[in-house]
Amino acid sequence: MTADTVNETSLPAAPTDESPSTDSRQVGPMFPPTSPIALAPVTSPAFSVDGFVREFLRELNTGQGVALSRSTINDQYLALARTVRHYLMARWLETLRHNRTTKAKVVGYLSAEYLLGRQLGNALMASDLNDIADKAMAACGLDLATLRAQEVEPGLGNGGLGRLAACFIDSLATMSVPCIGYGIRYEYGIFRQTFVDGRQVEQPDTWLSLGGPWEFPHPEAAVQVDFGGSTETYDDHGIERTRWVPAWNVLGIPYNYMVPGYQSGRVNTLRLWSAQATKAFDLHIFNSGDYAEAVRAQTFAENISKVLYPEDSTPQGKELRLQQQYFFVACSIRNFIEEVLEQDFDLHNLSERIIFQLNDTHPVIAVPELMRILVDEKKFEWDEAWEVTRKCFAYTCHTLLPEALEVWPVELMERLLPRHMEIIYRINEDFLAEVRAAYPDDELRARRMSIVADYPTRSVRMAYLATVAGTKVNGVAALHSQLLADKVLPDFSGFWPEKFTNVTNGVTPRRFLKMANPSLSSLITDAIGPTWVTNLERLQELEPYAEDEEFRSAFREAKEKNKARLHALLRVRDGIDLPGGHLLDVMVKRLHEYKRQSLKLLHLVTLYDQLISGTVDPATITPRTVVFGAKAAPGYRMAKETIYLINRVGATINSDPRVAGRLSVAFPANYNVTLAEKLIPAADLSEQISLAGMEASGTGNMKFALNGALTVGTDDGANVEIRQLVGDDNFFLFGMAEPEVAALGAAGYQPTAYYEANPQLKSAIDLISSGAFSDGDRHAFEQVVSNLLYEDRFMALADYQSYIDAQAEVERRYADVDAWTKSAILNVARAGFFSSDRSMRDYLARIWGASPEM
Ligand code: NBG
Repeated sequence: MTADTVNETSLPAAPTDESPSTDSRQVGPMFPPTSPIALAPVTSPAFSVDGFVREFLRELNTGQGVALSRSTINDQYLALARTVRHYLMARWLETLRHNRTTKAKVVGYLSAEYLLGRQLGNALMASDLNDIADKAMAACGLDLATLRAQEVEPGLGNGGLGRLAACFIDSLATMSVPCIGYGIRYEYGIFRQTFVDGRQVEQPDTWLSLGGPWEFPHPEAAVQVDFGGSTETYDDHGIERTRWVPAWNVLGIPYNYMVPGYQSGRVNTLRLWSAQATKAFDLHIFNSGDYAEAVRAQTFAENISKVLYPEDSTPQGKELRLQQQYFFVACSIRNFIEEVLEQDFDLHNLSERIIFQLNDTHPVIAVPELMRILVDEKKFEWDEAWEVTRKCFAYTCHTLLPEALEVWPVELMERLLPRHMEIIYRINEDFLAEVRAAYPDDELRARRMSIVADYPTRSVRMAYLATVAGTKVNGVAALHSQLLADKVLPDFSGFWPEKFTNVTNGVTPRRFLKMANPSLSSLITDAIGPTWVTNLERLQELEPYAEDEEFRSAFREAKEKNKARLHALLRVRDGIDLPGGHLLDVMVKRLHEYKRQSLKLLHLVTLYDQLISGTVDPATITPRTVVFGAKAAPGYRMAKETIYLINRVGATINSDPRVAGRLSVAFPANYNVTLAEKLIPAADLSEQISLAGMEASGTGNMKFALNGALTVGTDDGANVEIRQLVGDDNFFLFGMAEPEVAALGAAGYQPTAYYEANPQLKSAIDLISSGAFSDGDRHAFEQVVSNLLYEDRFMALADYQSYIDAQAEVERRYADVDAWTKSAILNVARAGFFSSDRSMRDYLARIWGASPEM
């Protein structure tokens, strides 16, 4: 079939029950004939180019209602997405049937964020349809890559936490573990970042405006969620019970998404909830005759799932946020109990069928919600209900910053969720009785451990509630879990040492190596075969290839290809022209003071300063391009000032002929998963420079190492484990370790002393203050500079010299092309531990007490 012959008139009849085995042009069987899936009632479209073309044209014609010759790229993308969906459908339905028959235990991943990235490429890879789709689109005169680029990624998360959730559900599906991801279908995800005169300006993320081909809405399965009102007691055949008399409610509409395992035969479900006004809600106000008010009320209800809060690590304590949290967990628990479980299921055994993993504190209100259902609705005794509840939850903490631990004012809680507040009081009372019994003379300890704090405002500490209720509490990297136990929750880890455990984060090798880096992936597959994709520890077998000259040169070629691909993308996406032949030095992550983009800036300004002042001969320095990618929370002033400074320093350096060919800076706006997939494979150097003891884990650090970038980093988060695994020779360590940070803090840190004592540092800071980077306003950077000089909460100045030295070492090593390549290969070979498949095995063994095909 050629492009000429494929048009609307050649639309074949709808495919009949062609099974893969009857198609002579098939590329490979979708399922082994013995698989129960082969017997599934829904038949996949033919696994062939022709079969794909037929399905695609049918979608275009009958789904989009357009002829190929008149279709837009968006029509084509939507039809393509739906076509791929059809290929996954039999597996999805079979998975659901299988779950119902085996009644296996399910992981209920409760997460307010899922930073999924584009779906099409992943679905094609999971179903092994890439080649077929590529040829099929070509046969239609279309280009698969162009259609893939049409997809707007669902940005339903801020950063690492949401991306981690997406990696985890990918791994569980791939490993054949039953999982339902529960979350919120935000109408607007993380804002689209633009720069106007170097300053961040946020635009709404209208990711659904051109259609959402991956979602399956189920309005008929709507769940009602109540809010407000009061509680009352009543006599239930001689037993006094409490009930909640809510004041208002909304509906949660589930939208299901497929989570296809990588060629695993399993397609799990991600169920995201969207808020809608209830009929009762409408009627009530309509009856009062105020139409405008009725419409306003509807908008009010629908606001709940309208927008993702863009604060990363610094919750704002907004009422709407608590509404979002309760909304999605109430829907999810209700859904699991009433829809997923059998009608007659005995809830005393609930923990045999589900473990709800609490992704940070956002879903913790699920704990009193389950108690409320068991006690008030199912009429369990309190102790009985608590027995069940505490086996059904486990809690992952993702931070060390005290300001990131959520607390909710009691006043708000009582107003929005009065029954839940009562339940929290009761949980706390019982818990504190236990504490007092264990430490009879230590009232201060009981006060410290109380879930309800009295000071400065009466509030509920969600992390404490999660710790009390959870069967397990885990941090996300070895150092983090240790600091969590020793510094954030020391009273709790003393009380329940066995509750505390670690699971080091991981990333999915499917999206972030196989899909994002086809050049390196095929090199790896040629060397060690294809099974590394689901068994990443096998990358170890690459170690000997570090000594193989041919392999090294092929490895470098792959990196060059990735750089060329990035250059082409940035030219089109951002109008940025990157110079060739540079060391590509990349710092991409949220903008936060603890992550220390300002330290990277000081290094950059120092290099520039040395070049223009003539203290360093330009011919001796390694040509380097520094790439930043970072969004700042819209209300975070210092972060936004830092963005402006990066842009100004970049503009100055890029336009200064004295440094041309030696130093350049790129800051493409709107860093997201899609950009990461192009940026990370091209990088030489990965910047992981947070102050030790601040970054819980980091996951970007893992992606870079897996793609053959070397890390310059502090001993923080998962950097510690990366360094241990790849070896000191293949990692540029700098800066204070956590105990030194603590000691310096205790001794009284004086940033100005570092400034005064270090001429190079002084000169760099003075250059910023001098107006050299300002666009007219000399004082533009006063805030950033003053902050560094007089506060510097994250001790950038204390680590400055060590960082500069590490960067000089980077240059020396980079000059030895072979040595650098060896190190890069060893990074890949030794980073297999950081697969999210391994994280999932750890969760299964240490926390969920279950196994694949549970
Ligand atoms: C983030 C941490 C990262 C960590 C991810 C995933 C939050 C609250 N935490 O260090 O800052 O890698 O979680 O665990 O976003």
